[in-house]
Amino acid sequence: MSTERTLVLVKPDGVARGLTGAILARIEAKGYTLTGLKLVDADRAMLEQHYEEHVGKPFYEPLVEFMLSGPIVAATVEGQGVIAGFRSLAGATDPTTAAPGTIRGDFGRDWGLKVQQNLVHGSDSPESAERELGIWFG
Ligand code: DAT
Ligand code: MG
Repeated sequence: MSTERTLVLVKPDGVARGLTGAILARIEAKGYTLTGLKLVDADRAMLEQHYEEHVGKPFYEPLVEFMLSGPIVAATVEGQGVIAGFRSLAGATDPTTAAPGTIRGDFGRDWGLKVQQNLVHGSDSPESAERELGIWFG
């Protein structure tokens, strides 16, 4: 397993709920290294690039609107196998079904919330990570 880097976002719901520290603590506790960290007010152009694979899906527009709804914490995270490893820490996309012990499973709420309010984003492949790091940290 090689040293990788990935993009982690604490989405607007995670920042608004004061969960940034708890989420970053799990990343650090796992032994990953934070090599970049900033608070970002994303604009639509960035989000359209970030979520280009989802253009045209029914959840695309609500997802972009949600990501525009408040500040986001963007982090560059490095470690052995961190791309899959962070997605494992994050848990399944839908917080309702995400396993206990994961970020989405432990902090996700399902009372009337949408799937996009799932606290975090993590890149899903080395190619996505480089592309997304360019958008958020380029
Ligand atoms: P992930 O964030 O786990 O990589 P994804 O890339 O498939 O998931 O989707 C991007 C985001 O879009 C996801 O974090 C939440 C939202 N989303 C995905 N599937 C959805 C659905 N069926 N309904 C509503 N929102 C959805
Ligand atoms: Mg994804």
